[in-house]
Amino acid sequence: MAVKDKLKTDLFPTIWCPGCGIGLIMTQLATVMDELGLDKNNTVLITGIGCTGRMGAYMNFESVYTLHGRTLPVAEAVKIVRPELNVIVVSGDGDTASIGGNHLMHSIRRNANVTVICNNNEIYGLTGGQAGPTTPAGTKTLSSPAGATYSPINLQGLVNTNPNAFYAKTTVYHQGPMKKAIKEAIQWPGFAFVDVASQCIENNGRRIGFSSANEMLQNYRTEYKAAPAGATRLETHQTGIIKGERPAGHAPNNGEN
Ligand SMILES: Cc1ncc(C[n+]2csc(CCOP(=O)(O)OP(=O)(O)O)c2C)c(N)n1
Ligand code: SF4
Ligand SMILES: [Mg+2]
Repeated sequence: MAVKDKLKTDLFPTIWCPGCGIGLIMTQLATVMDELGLDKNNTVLITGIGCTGRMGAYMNFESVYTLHGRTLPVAEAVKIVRPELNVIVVSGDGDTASIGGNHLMHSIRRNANVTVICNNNEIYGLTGGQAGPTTPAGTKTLSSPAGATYSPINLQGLVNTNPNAFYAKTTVYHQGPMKKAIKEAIQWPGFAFVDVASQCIENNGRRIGFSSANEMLQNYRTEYKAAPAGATRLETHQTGIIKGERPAGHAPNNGEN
């Protein structure tokens, strides 16, 4: 199988704006799926609502396009009924941490054996660029023209309340580390969360002074640095993987096949 077979290329071009970061996540996910031998028979995708949620339509897998914020209960339900499947959630930051925040907290607590890939563009992209729980304080958005008031939610801290969970921070600029993070997350036997900084040029970037998606990518290149080897916690603008204690008694992968 080739990577291309993981994608419904007949539906391309996608609905996403030119330069959007979501496609970069999708192609890297497709590459990992190919390398791990994931296919329609052993893997299911769960997506939420928002620009990110459209990914399920473009990948050659069975997928559930859930209600806004409800990816995790659906993912856990699939996993309970079909534990042998790899269950991969792809959702936006708003979907994951705002309306879906309560489910996130409890899936972490239960160490649900699912992988979450969060397209973190720090904004509600689809609906025009309102501030959400991941928007840095001071950011000008459609709903906060004078700058967002609150500090962003600490996703790493939340995930790490479970000592057996996996948390990775990466960006769409850092393709190699992003691929590694996605791959290891799918292989992690328990809750795994990949937090991917990704540009929304149209409904975030332009409003905060970027003139192109490429400028946003270059900004990731200079702003983010890899965490030192052995780090047990990632600082702001550090990329890396923080693994909890490997849970005993779980199958070696997210899927048990
Ligand atoms: C129950 C419900 N509330 C609100 C909405 C409106 N809505 C659609 S997408 C979205 C936010 C999307 O932001 P995010 O999850 O970050 O995805 P992105 O578009 O940035 O990829 C909102 C509030 C909805 N569809 N359903
Ligand atoms: S609005 Fe933003 S997140 Fe949505 S497709 Fe366009 S660039 Fe991507
Ligand atoms: Mg978003």
